[in-house]
Amino acid sequence: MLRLDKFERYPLTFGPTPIEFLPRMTAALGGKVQIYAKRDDCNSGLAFGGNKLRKLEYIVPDAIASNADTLVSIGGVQSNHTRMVAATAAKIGMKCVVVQESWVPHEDAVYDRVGNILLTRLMGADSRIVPDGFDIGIRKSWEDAIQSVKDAGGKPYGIPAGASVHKYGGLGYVGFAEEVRAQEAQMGVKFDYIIVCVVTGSTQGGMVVGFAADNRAHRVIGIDASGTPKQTRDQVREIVDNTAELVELGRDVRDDEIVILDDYAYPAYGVPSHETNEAIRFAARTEAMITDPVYEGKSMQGMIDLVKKGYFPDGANILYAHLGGAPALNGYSYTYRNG
Ligand code: 5PA
Repeated sequence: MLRLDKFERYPLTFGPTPIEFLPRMTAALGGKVQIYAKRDDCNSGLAFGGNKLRKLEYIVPDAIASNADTLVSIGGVQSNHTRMVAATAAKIGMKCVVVQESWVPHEDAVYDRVGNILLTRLMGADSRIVPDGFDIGIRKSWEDAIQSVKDAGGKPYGIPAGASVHKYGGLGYVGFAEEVRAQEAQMGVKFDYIIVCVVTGSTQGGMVVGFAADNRAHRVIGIDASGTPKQTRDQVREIVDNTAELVELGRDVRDDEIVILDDYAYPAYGVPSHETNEAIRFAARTEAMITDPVYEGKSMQGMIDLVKKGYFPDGANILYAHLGGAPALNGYSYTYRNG
């Protein structure tokens, strides 16, 4: 039994997310494996939701207890995470400063005016675009923003990129695993593989700990979208160890239980390949399931390729964790101008 219950959770989501069977996608990929999706992209009424809210539910109580008045976080220009921190701040009545680094070598006339950053600004966050490039670690620009809040007499609460290296960052996705186990019992289906996009690491890291409890952590297939897989792997490792201790998993997670495939992040973080775009169109045209060019399109691409390559045995049940991210599509409007 994992001890998730000893941590306070501030509800930001609707509750357990639906798992749905994807019949047209399953058939179009040959029908030998069954494909399901768990819809964390539809998990909340807060600014279109997504994976970050599961994490933030375990972080908000600490932020409130610290008497902070401003949440300070960081991401790229089209960061989903900074949108979710802005939403959380609005919802709990705090101010918000978000640093938006120039993580993506992508040029689109409206990239910095639509989608995530538009929503972030709409919710009242102070969104600061800086020129620094991609890096999932602790950033000076974020530390500077925290300091700037202090200098202005405020009380900041820092949340690192993707809420990942926060001490409680992995808890939310331990909860995901518990939820899947309960849904499996209800549905009479057992999932053999879980597909998840990985960048800053606490989504997969939390899942690995959660599924280690019934010895299927190695069935969580991380699809790297960072393009810096070594750093991502190291960060997942760190989060797994910290989170396993917090929830009292009672054993170490072995390295071979952390599976991250790095074949799909090309050509770079935030830049979709031709295959990514084809995967996005495929999911949209078979199931009207909308994925984005930065994260979910790449994990969709990975899942499709793995199915086609016969990576999964016949009859396997595959659960695609849909983590959100669709608003970023607007920043790539030229790419999809013809569909
Ligand atoms: C993100 C992350 P992790 O960062 O927990 O590994 O999750 C990867 C991921 N899918 C998967 C979507 C839709 C995501 O937004 N987004 C980051 C952001 O700034 O938005 C943290 C990078």
